[in-house]
Amino acid sequence: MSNETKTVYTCFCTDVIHEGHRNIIREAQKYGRVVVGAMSDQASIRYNRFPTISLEERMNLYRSIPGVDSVIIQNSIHYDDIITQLHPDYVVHGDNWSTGPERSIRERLLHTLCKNGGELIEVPYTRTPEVKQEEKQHIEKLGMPEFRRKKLKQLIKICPIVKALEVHSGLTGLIAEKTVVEREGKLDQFDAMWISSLCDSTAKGKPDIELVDMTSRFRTIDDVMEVTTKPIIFDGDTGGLTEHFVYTVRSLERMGVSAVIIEDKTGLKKNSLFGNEVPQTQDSIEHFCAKISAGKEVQLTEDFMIIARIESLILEQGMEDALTRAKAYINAGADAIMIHSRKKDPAEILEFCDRFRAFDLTTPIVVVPSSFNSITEEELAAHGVNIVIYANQLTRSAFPAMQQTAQDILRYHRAKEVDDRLMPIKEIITLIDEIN
Ligand code: SPV
Ligand code: MG
Repeated sequence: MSNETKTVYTCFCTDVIHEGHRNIIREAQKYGRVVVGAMSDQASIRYNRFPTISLEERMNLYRSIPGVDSVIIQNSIHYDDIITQLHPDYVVHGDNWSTGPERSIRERLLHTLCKNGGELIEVPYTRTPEVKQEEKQHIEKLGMPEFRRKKLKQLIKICPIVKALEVHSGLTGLIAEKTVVEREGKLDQFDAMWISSLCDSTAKGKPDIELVDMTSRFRTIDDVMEVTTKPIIFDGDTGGLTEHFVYTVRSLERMGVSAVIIEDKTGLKKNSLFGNEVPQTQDSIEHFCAKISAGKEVQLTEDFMIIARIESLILEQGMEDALTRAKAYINAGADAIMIHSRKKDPAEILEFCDRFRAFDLTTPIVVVPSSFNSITEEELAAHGVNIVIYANQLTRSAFPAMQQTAQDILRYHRAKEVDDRLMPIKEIITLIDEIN
């Protein structure tokens, strides 16, 4: 019989209820009146995964589980506020959080319970084939175009700054999807992925000059999409001919890509980090605006974003030119602005952001701090930046590691000397989830 004078608390961060959740509630009921916490959107995306239904819908879902007495909102991945407000006698959780990044949440909860009173009850995690199957299907649903495509716009609304990592294959996609770190008691992960023209070309051993054709770039997107659920921002280079760009927009949108960024250059495009060291032509405002508008006209959903990338600072055309172009591109329909710089000092980027925010408070700003890499996400957000893209760091870290391994095998005429640096065979063969 449950003890109605005792309060039992458990927190859910899920859009689907399966036997595992029902089991937690049944166990909780044995100790008293069951209060379920529904984790807020903002906390959920840092902790677990992107919600597919609203917080209100999740609360209603939890209320419908037999045995649940009431549902409240938990605004953080940590339990501190809930414990001090609710003073539960018991907190119930699955026993699957003593290792990995979630360990810190458990430790902090134990510490809070120690100070405020209350006991942690850990219920064996339900690992039946049905539960596994339901969780897997839910994750796969998150990767479907209609869910994935709209996530970027949703994230811009929820996050102080959206963090995108460069990916160019299924494997790098998995790294962006699954890497979670715990820092100062908080969990963190990337929000989105960037399909860079530089890294996609480099992975194919080709220069970044719009040589790798769209069909091949779409193949990369598909490889990434097969194993991930996070939203994708596609580097569309110049967008090509306007007559071709409209087809690209339709294809990307249909695939479930969230945004394309096109840069205001024309002719033979070379990577921006060359700056004026190579001949580069900036497009006219009129022509680039026409390209943006044509793309916006053919788009079929509200979800997809066309982001205009301004190369004025890269090509040393000055701040006024960059700001004039920003205004024109937004008038032409651009959903966001990317401003780029190859200076080590972030000053010109920050000046642009401050001056842009003086006349436009809402259009999202995107930056790529490859050169001005000393600036933190918090500082960028304070200047009104909405999306930060880490555009090439995975490729640049993998390449020297592989090169060193190749050199050492040649040097020692065997692979023993490099073995300590390698991922164990067992780990690499279990890295990829199997389909059933
Ligand atoms: C890319 O990653 O391909 C980019 C960003 O376009 S940059 O290399 O900085 O130009
Ligand atoms: Mg590029």
